[in-house]
Amino acid sequence: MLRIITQRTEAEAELRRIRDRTSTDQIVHKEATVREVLQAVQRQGDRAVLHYTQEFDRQFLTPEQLRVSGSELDAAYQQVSKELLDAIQLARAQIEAFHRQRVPKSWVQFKEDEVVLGKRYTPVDRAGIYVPGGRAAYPSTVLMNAIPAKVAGVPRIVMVTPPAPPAGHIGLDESEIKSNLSPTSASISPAPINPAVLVAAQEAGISEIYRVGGAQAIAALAYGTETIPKVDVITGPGNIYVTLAKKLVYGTVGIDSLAGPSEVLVIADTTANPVYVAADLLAQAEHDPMAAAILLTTDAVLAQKVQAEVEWQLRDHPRRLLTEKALAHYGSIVVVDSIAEAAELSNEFAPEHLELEVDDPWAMLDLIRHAGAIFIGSSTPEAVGDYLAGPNHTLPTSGAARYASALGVETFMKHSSIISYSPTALQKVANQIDVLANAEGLPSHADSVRLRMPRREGGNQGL
Ligand code: HSO
Ligand code: ZN
Repeated sequence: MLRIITQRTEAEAELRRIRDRTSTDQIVHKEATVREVLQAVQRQGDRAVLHYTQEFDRQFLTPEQLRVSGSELDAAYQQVSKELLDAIQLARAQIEAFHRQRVPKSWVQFKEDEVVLGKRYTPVDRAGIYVPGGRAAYPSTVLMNAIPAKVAGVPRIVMVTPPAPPAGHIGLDESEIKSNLSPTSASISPAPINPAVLVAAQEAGISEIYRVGGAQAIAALAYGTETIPKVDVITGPGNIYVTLAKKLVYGTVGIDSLAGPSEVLVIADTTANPVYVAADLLAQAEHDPMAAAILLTTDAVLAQKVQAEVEWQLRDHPRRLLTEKALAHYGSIVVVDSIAEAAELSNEFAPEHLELEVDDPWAMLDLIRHAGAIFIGSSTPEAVGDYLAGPNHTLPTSGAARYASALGVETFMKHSSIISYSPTALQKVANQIDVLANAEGLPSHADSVRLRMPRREGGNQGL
């Protein structure tokens, strides 16, 4: 059951605990495993990829089976309904339209003395998109990662996704792994990939897809193997092993962010509908046993109603166990004195998703400083943004919204500074450069300007 907190100091401590829920010491021993996988793939390429796929995913693949074949890609269209295809296409169009608005533009400035300054944006050559398997194999995540890369103009985009449902996947707890390990024998044909994921990928223009997941997939993308190309940027969410691997390969490649479990914070006043609020909290909690769902409300009666309504909506929820686990550990209802206090607590938490279900949400927006995405008003459940409004659903979690933003077109681009000086312009600053270069003890820096200065009559070349 969702706990109701009314005390400010208790609320602050609880929100801090929830925000920082991923920084546990379990990570240390997992990091050792991930380092081992990274090293092995770097040294042995495909051999190590196949070895870990066998060990963690219980899939016995040949190198040729790593790449999803053209016939499997075609067949995926036969396995999704017309309605699902239509919905994927609508989402694709809206996400693409939104991201097209946000393509960073190269610019130049023409200044005095023919000085030209600017920035020139170019896409990376290759991008790798990680798509989780099992209970988190979402076609929407494929679109949210692939479309910005396409819009950025990345010439080669590859996708990796683990074979088969989560049986024995590296992301599960030890106990879950044991219960999932049926004595599988070597399979002749490789385990299929979720057809909706394959359709979403193709709708977004991606057909180079590899059947590999976990840290071994991140390693393959970071270092390259005989089969899987090395990329420049890796994006996409994953379990703790994937996230640790992304953290460790950062520098060899770029990454989008270190995605933690999803979170929603709803701010509601007396005008909010408890049925909607409860549904929105559950929509986050049902993602993951570590998902966080928080309500801050100025209305103590609403708090009680939402608490009861959550129970009611959970009564025959197909993901009840998982959802209850999330709510028990990382769910909370806080009764606050004012909208201003709610804003303060929310800014401290810096939620991935923030819903404003209050009388005047636009006025409240001014008080909000840190949030990945802000959903305004009672007809804007987070689900509209998760799927098809257009903005990206890959957002900063665990307080990272204090300094980071949604994944976007710029994740797949970088810019080069452009500088052009004329002889006159160079001459005007020659002295100052000379002074700075001498102050730094770098005489060739000084010479590189001095030698370009016009010769004085009768003298040596120089200033
Ligand atoms: N709420 C998730 C995104 C998602 N929801 C995908 C449904 N499918 C993290 O932002
Ligand atoms: Zn969601």
